[in-house]
Amino acid sequence: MFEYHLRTFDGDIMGRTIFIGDVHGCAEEFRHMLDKLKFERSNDLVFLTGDAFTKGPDALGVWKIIREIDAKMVMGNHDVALLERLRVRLNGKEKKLKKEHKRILDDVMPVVDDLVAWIEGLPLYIETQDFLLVHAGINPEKELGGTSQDEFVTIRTWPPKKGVEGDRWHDAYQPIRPLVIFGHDAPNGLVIKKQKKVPYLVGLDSGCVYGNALSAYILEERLIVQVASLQPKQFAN
Ligand SMILES: [Mn+2]
Repeated sequence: MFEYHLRTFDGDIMGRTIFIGDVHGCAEEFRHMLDKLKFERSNDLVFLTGDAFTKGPDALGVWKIIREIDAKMVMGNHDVALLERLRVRLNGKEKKLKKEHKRILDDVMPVVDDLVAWIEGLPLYIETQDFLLVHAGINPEKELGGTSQDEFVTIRTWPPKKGVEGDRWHDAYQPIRPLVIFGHDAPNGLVIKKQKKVPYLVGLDSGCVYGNALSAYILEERLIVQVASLQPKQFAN
């Protein structure tokens, strides 16, 4: 039996709460996902795990979809870095940039004021009675209240170590809250951990920008939905 309280918004419509993993500039796959979900603006609320714009081919396209559907998002490490580069450019202090970074800044220039204001307003986490959404994770020993800003956006291994190999923070996490949703960990891929058949931890970064898949999770249906990536296969890092 489903025990979650279905949210109501826009009046009394019973809505869906949809989480989508790290989009990383893959606007076309993002669009495919919304089509596959049969997304309806009046019925569905979309939350993104962060790292929406960088790396992939179409940062501006992703921004347009976010605006169109009024998606909510938590701050990712790449959003922090993009915000910093945008501020430097707006202050006229830009020096030599990596070609890749320049491409993305040039791409979003038509919407830069809105985009900067939006990224500046992103929270490190979103917590409701039904879920906790973070980009990378939380400190498994100090829990939410003891998680540092850096851990929210970059944590992977626990105990912390360099590189992408090793046990994850969520291997040490005790499930004391209904559900934690996160992204950031493409090397480890999609993660679903359950207790009594009910997911309490869902990792949604299945490496769309590395040629794998874009993943979503529908809270009320406890359902994973995936669409194929259109990007070339690359090693996830
Ligand atoms: Mn990340």
